[in-house]
Amino acid sequence: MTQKQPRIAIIGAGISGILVGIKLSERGLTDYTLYEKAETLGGTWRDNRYPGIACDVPSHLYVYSFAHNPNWSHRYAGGPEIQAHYSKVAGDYGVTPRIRCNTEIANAEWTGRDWTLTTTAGETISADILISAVGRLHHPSMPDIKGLDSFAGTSFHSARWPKGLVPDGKRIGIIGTGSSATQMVAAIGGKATKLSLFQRTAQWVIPVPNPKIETWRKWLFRLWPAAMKTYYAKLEQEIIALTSGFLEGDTSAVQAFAQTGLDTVRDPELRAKLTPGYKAGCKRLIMSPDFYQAIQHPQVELVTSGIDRIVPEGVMTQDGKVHELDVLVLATGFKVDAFMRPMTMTGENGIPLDQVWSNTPMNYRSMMIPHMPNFFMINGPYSPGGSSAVPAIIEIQTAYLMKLLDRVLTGHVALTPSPERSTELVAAMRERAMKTIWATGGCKSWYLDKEGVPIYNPVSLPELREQLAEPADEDFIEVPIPTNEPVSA
Ligand code: N01
Repeated sequence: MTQKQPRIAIIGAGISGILVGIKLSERGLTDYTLYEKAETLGGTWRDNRYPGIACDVPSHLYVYSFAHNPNWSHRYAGGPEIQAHYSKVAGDYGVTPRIRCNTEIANAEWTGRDWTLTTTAGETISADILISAVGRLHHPSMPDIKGLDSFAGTSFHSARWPKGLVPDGKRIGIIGTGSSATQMVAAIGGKATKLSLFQRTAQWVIPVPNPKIETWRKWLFRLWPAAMKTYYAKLEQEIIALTSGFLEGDTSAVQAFAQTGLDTVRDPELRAKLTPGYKAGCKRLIMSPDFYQAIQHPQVELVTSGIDRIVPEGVMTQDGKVHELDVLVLATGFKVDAFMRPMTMTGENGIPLDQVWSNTPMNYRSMMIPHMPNFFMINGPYSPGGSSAVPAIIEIQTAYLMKLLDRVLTGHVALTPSPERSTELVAAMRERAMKTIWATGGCKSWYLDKEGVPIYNPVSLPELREQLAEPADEDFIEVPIPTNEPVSA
């Protein structure tokens, strides 16, 4: 009898989903589909199209370690260039035809043998293995500001910049001062007739330069790929060194560098308004070579009076002033605790995800959830963040995922993590995370949950590699799957 391939469903076709597809193919697991709710792949790089969008991880590091790119234009590539890179990689590795776009999974239910997925269109799909690769920064967080719907101009979240909208000649308001807003200010300042940045909290901004990649270096990398690998390793060491202080709660060196940027602000009053009252790195550190220059442009205004309400003409601040606008951008961040929700999930014995996650997004090493058999996550809850580059993290996780799949497929089992062990590991992460700069730096940020605890595994990349080197037998529960037709690799 020919044994049938396991049916594998991956939710999301961003950089995590594409990577999982590539690694499944390499492993000979070819019956997989990526279900993508949007019209194309790319995740965050598809969604974020605002002027100035870029990645603050060096481009040569923001790649899978097996799919280097010798052609990056800048040290920090722009969003469209990254989107083009990952689209090419998905095509080169045969993942693109496996993506079903415009297909949103609304519900996932464990039947005792496999998963039944239901799409928002009402279609049902069966899968032996379910993998969530949905990312964390994709549910826009809309601010609760009075009168938001009354604005007569164009208003949208930063991750929904309308195609074709040019800032030139317009009066633009931006609410928020995170990475998205900062990049927009640097790109739009001086082009918009007037740009008003509504700041609730000042941010530390590191003025790292973003030079073009020299032609000789591109040629070197094209002709000698080994040099690119060496460069990748060097960049990885740099990021490990840069972020080690974050984990230990000491970012004084980074703050001193950020201060040099702040010191370029000539007007002492403006400089004071831009000076954060917490330690650098507490909120997600922002890197921009030209933010401080842009904010000093005569057509740019930093507004620090709180927002009272939105009116048809623009934004009314608490000092009674109405800031008249044509365009209002809500750069107000993302709901980071949603993960794959609003999708609903029911695991073994009818246990709903909301029950398992009632206190915190309970998980096993960010990659599994108790009571959810044969369900895996890449870049899931408590995944390390802020201390490493995402592509490297998800590669480590995907390698571990392949080992977990080996257990499932060779044993024909439903695999879940031990609830007790998961609770223990999450408690340990939370305790250690309280020593990081995200908890001790004196700020509020999206790293923290409602109790003020960072929901991140506070480890460096080498430590993550150790944690995910091999699955520990005693941490799992294996239940044989009732089947007449065993699945196999
Ligand atoms: O969002 P954020 P983001 N009234 O959550 C403010 C990644 N990313 O989209 O600080 C007024 O950081 C809020 O104010 P406060 C990166 O990981 C990476 O900018 O809470 N203001 C804050 O200023 C990043 O961290 C890149 O007081 C309100 C802002 O909105 C993550 O995405 C580029 C408000 C939200 O900042 C998110 O960044 C872009 C209200 N009601 C994004 N509500 C790069 O690689 C919220 N705010 C460079």
